[in-house]
Amino acid sequence: MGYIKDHFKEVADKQSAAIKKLIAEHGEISLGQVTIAQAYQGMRGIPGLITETSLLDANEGIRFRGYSIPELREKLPKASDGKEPCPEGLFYLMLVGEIPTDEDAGHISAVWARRSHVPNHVFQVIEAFPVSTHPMTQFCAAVLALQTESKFAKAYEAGISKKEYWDYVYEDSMTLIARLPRIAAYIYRRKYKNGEHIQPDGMLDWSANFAHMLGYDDDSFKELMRLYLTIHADHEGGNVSAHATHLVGSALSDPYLCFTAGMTGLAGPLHGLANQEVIRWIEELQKDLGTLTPSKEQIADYIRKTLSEGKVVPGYGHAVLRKTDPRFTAQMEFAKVHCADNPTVQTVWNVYEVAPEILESTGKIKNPWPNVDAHSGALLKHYGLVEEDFYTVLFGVSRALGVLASLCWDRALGFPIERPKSMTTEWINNYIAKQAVK
Ligand code: HAX
Repeated sequence: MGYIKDHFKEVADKQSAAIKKLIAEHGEISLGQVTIAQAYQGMRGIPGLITETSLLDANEGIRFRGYSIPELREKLPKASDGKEPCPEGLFYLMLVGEIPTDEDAGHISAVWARRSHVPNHVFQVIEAFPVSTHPMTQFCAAVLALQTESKFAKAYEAGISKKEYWDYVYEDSMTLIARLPRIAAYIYRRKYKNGEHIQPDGMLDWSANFAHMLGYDDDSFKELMRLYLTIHADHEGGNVSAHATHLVGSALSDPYLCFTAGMTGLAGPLHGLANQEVIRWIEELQKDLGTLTPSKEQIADYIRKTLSEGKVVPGYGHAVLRKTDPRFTAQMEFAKVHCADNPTVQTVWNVYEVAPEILESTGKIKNPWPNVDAHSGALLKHYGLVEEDFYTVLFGVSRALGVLASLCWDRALGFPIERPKSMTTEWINNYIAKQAVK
């Protein structure tokens, strides 16, 4: 076993024993009440999941094992030539709950580089799609094709003890994460760069190698990738991609099947696809107004027009957050250093100045503030990665870190199959009638 895997097992065993005791002593304590409105309205706010890797506060934003994004930017190991955190370090943090040393992050980087070879049949599956196919569809299919490599599926078939599940899920997760940049870059180069592929550079860290395979060797783009892949990794357990991965995992589907489920959810426009929608909306705004730098008044009118057409303003609002998303702020800070003069970046900042007040004035939008997707497209465009329908794939590569670290925890803690109770409206009406009689 690798020393990080040993350490994970040690930490997970301790947590598992603590949870058994907690359930035995306090298992009857209620976490709250479920209302009829919550059952109908996306189960918003119902506490019903345990996710160890991160926790979202409505006002403060995400904390990964207790650390905020500004703290991660300060404390996580950096590449030798960089200032932004490396996602390898974040993965370690989510997995074992401790800030890694440079050596720990370097070890993960080396393991991922060693395991990054993608079998040929995966590329054949991608090639079977028309080039015009949305990159997220190609990405999901490629991950599914990689399922032939699952050690968990093979071990399960051979009849392992449930005590060993976590081990194979850990191995599959590490291998899958290692291979995702190559798969994503292959889809990108196939779809937008005439199939001229770029071989990996084993000397680079996970993010820099990804940037390199995409065809962007600029040092500051590599920094952007390190930041991007870190901040998109996890957002506690109830969001669609995390919950879908966890739910499918509860049926003991292997990590490849689980992650595919998560990614098909991320591909929805109200979730990860919003990053594509945001930049399209900004570019349409610039085109309709005939300027790259519309005034705040013009932007305000355009937002009102979008709302009057019954559309959402993409990049704004959130099911849990009630303040500006710190992932938006981190990207804004990066842009201030690297591309403050870019007109599209400036337009994103001007939208931020006017949108919240207008959204708030509708009286129904619970969170008028920007989310993670409001800024990323403008940054990527600045570096020449202009193909916005690829953006959700970048998000997906990052999201693998959080949802797969969580899946390792799910199996290490022996979580059972998930099966919440559902009801019919007839049942609800009968229930209401019974309450009235009481
Ligand atoms: N523009 C216009 N209307 C919005 C809105 C926005 N940005 N955000 C919410 N609303 C509307 C909702 O559509 C809803 O309208 P109806 O009552 O007419 O159905 C009403 O305001 C109340 O919604 P809410 O409770 O504030 O928001 P939800 O929890 O239901 O939905 C969403 C949260 C993120 C889906 C929502 O804010 C939205 O659609 N935002 C735009 C799309 C987007 O940016 N998605 C990315 C979210 C972050 C993420 O997951 N990234 O991956």
